This record gives sequence, structure tokens and C-alpha cells, in this order.
Amino acid sequence: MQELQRWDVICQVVDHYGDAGVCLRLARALAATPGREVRLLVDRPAVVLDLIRPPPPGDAGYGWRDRSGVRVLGWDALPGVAGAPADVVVETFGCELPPALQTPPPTGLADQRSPVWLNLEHLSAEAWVEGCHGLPSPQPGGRTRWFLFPGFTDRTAGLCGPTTPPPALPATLARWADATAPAEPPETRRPDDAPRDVARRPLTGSVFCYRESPLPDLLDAIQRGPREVRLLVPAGMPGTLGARRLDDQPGAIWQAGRLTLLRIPFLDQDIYDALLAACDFNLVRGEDSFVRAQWAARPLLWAAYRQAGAAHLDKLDAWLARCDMPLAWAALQTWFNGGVAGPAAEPAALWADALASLGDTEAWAQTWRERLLTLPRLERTLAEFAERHASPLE
Ligand code: TRH
Repeated sequence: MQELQRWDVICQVVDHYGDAGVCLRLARALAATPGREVRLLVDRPAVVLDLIRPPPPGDAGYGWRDRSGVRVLGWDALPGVAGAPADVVVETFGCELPPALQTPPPTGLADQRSPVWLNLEHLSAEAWVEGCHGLPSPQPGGRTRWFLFPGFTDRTAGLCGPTTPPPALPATLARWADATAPAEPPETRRPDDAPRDVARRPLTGSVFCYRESPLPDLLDAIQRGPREVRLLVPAGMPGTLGARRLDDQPGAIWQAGRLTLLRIPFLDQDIYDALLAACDFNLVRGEDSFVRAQWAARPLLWAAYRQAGAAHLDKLDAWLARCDMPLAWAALQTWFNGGVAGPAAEPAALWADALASLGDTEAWAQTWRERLLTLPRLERTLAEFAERHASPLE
């Protein structure tokens, strides 16, 4: 067994937080193996730093040292700090290598070999992924770039594991996440415009979706629905939601009917994971929060990242077929993503059905998490794959 200790994870931020979020998650998981040195090389370090609270020590010249030991570096800083070439380079989502890494390391030196060059692709539950996972792509100069695909079967690279141990929620956030506890300032306006399900405790949900998601329609349904719901809305999510206006200040509240919206800060990535586990259900998006919500083992509503030709609906259908969640929640996902959810799909009915099957969906979420625990762990798959394809030391 060779010892591949120096890893570079390469990140290019295309939009939002997902590129940075997936790469930080992977870099941390890789760094958990003792003796491994992991650098996260990112074109826009500020986006990675947004996910780490409090901010890690460091600066743009040296880079920032994350609490996991990962060193976060901007592509700009690379020529000055290049140091020894990595044993493994993990490009993500087909991004180009930063210019400083495009020249292969010199060969013929005692302890030098070409790095293993991996490209990690986006997550999908679609069947074609198994056929593409692990394929080589020969490159000019005799190097090989290997394509690895995360996924939901043991013939893919699997998923990054759950955060262990799960961090505790800060006290204020824990209070906000407990819909049975009063939020500050006191909630006041409660027009009696919907049948109230007094036998049931209020629910808490978190909300992280896209501007184009039909969130205002879902909020209308919740507001008029049978059950009290408090939704936690992170900073950065729009506060204008249909006729509603939620202030940006953490702790701000908007309330009417069965619905309370409560603004929370944008959280540290690990604390966000803990929040997902503390909520009764979660609205998540993209890739990383989608996976974390599944590890959290709570009912989830996924806003898939919209793609040309409605390719995101193929991704959604493939995941729904694999995870076999209760039909009412599956229909809610399809509607929320712009698909055809059934003949009578309108948000109020979809929400009422989802509430009626909440207990079944909670049980499903636990079972599905158990299934995910049997999958390969992404960080291990990458390490084992790199060991198998490393060139021998010269
Ligand atoms: O932000 P996303 O929509 O990201 C994306 C990107 O658009 C990307 O280009 C695309 O490739 C990908 O989706 C499919 O959603 P995602 O993937 O869930 O990433 C969000 C990250 O932000 C995730 O790591 C969780 C983190 N996060 C926090 O750390 N704190 C918070 O408070 C919240 C709300 C999120």
C-alpha cells in the first residue's frame, strides 16, 4: 500500500454555495485521516470562508487553517506557496486546474511522481452513473484523469459521511428551532382563518431553496393549513415571499394564520447540519444540503438545481424511485420542482396530504438513513481509488 498523504481539492465557484460546500465537506472528510495534509484550493476563498464560523485564522497570502486541519488557499496565492506537489489532485465538477498546477511536476527526482488526477462529478441517483464511475480519460502528456461519481449505490463513489459527533445547537438557535417555545419578540397576530389542529404540537422546518422555487405558494398553503408551522429562514434567502416581508435581522418574525417565519443567521456548515437534525422537516436544495438533510433523517423537500431541458426532473425522478418515500411527500417534491405531480396537484391539498403522512415519512427518513449508512463513503472511495492508480515511486 502506498502512502498518498498530500491531497489538493480544487474548487471553482460557479454560483451559490454548493461548489464550496461540497469541497469543504470532502476536504474535511479527507483530513480526518491522521497524517494526511489536505489543501482546498479555491478561486473564491470568501465563499468557503462564509461556511466557517468563527472565521479561521490566516490571510490571503498564507491561506486559512480550518479547524479540521485543511488549509484553504486562493488560486491567486498558489505560485507563492506551491511547495511540494500533491500526491492526489481532486478536481471537482470538471473545473480546470488552477494555472499553477497545470504544469506536471518534474520527474526523475527521488521522491516525485505524477499526482493521481481525479475529477469528482455531481451527485445523481440516475442509473447511468454506475457505468461512468471510475472511467479514465487519457490527457495530453500521457497523464490520466479519472472520473469519479458520487451516488446512491455501491457501484458509485457513495456519499460523504454524516458529521460526527454532531455539534450542539447554540442556545438561541435551539430555542428558535423549538416551535413549542415562544420566539422573541412574542408572536401576536393569529387570525382564525383556518381549521386549527389543536391536538398536534407546532412543527419547525428550515427553508433553503431557490428564488425560482414556488415557495410563496407553499407558504400560502402552510398559512391556511391545519397545523402550526414555524419556518427558519437563513440570511441570504429573500425576505419578500409573495405578500410577506421578513426582515433580514436574525430573530425577525413574520406571522399569520398557521405560519411563522423566523429569520436566522447564515450558519457555520456543521451547525447547519445540526439544525437540520433539530427540525421536523427541511426544505433543502442543490447537492450538499440535500445530502445532509438525508443524513439528518427528517422528512425533506428538495429543490433540485434547475438545469436546461428540465434535466433536474430526471435527477429528481431517479432519486424518488431509489428512495421510495411516501407518495404524498414525493408528489410535493415533484410539484415544488415544476414537474407534473398528479391530476389534482394544488399546493393546499399537497400540503394537507404531506401533513397526513408525516408520521410515515418520519419513519421512512430513519430507514433511508440506515440504507445510506451501508453505502461506500466518498472520502474512502477516493483514497482507495487513488492508491490503486498511483504511479510507482521513481
Ligand atoms: O448553494 P447551493 O444551491 O449550491 C449549488 C450550486 O448552485 C452549484 O453550482 C451546483 O453545482 C450545486 O448546487 C448542485 O446548494 P447546496 O449544494 O446545498 O450548498 C449549500 C451549502 O451551504 C451547503 O454546504 C450547506 C451550506 N450552508 C451553511 O453552511 N449554512 C447555512 O446556513 C446554509 C443555509 C447552508
